[in-house]
Amino acid sequence: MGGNRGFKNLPGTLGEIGWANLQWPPTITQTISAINRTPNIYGQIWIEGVTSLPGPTSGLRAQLGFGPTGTKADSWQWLEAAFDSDQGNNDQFIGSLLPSAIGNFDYAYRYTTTNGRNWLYADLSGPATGTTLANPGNMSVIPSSDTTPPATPANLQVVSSSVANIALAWAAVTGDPTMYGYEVLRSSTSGGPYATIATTTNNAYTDSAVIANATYFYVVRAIDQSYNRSGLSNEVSGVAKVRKVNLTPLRSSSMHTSAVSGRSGHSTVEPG
Ligand SMILES: [Ca+2]
Ligand SMILES: [Ca+2]
Repeated sequence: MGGNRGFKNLPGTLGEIGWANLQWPPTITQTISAINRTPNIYGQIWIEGVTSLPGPTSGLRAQLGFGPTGTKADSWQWLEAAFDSDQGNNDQFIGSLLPSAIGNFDYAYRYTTTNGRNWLYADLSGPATGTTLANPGNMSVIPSSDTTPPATPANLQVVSSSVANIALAWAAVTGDPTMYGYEVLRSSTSGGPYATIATTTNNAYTDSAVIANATYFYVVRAIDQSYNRSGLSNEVSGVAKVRKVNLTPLRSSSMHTSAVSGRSGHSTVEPG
C-alpha cells in the first residue's frame, strides 16, 4: 500500500521537488577518528501533496556528502541518508560522516526521485543550481592527541586467486595502543601510484573488483583510530586467474621487531 504513495515520477526531471535543503548543523568541528562519527546531519525536502503524508515517501532517496572546501559537489563522497521524521510538510533525512583525513570540507544533501539518475543538490540556503554550492555546511577535521602511526605491515602475500578475485593476507600489526586496521591499496603498475580500495580491521582482504586475467599490484598500510598511517608494506602482484599458492607462515611484525631488538614482553612501535 505504501508503494502507491509516490508522486508522479517524470523521467529525467526533478520538477516535482518543490524545495529541499541542508537543515542542520551549519558547522562541525570533528576530531579525526576511524570510530567516532560526526554528530547527526539533517536535510529536509518538500514535494507538494506528497511529503506531507505520514512517514517516508516511496521512491524518494537522499544522500549526505562532503568534499574539500570549494569543490563541486558531484566530485564529493556521498552516502545514503535515512528517513528520520516528518517535520511539518517536509520529510527529514538523517546521516553522519566519518572523514579519514584532516582538513576543511564542505557538506550538503542531495535528493533524487529517479533512483539516482538525477540529483537535486541542496545547501543551507535551499536548492542549488547545478553542483556549485554557495552555502554548504563547513566541517573542520582536526588532529587528535595521538600522532604516532602504527608499525608498517610486513609479509604481504597473495594467498589465492581466481578469475573473480585475489585474496591477500599479511602479518598482523600490534603494539599501537589505538590500532584500528589496515588500508589496502592497489595499482595497475608496479610501484604505484596506488589507490586505496578498502579499509579492513582484519589482516586479510579479498579483492573482488578484478577483471579476469588482469594483473594487479598491492600494498597495505596500518592505521590507528586517529587515521595515522604507517609506511607501505612490501608490494605483491596478483593475476585474476586460478593459481596454486604455497603459503609461508605469517607472523606479527611487532613480534618480529621485539625479537630483533632482543626485548620480550611489551611489543614496540616503530616510528613511521
Ligand atoms: Ca512524510
Ligand atoms: Ca597511534
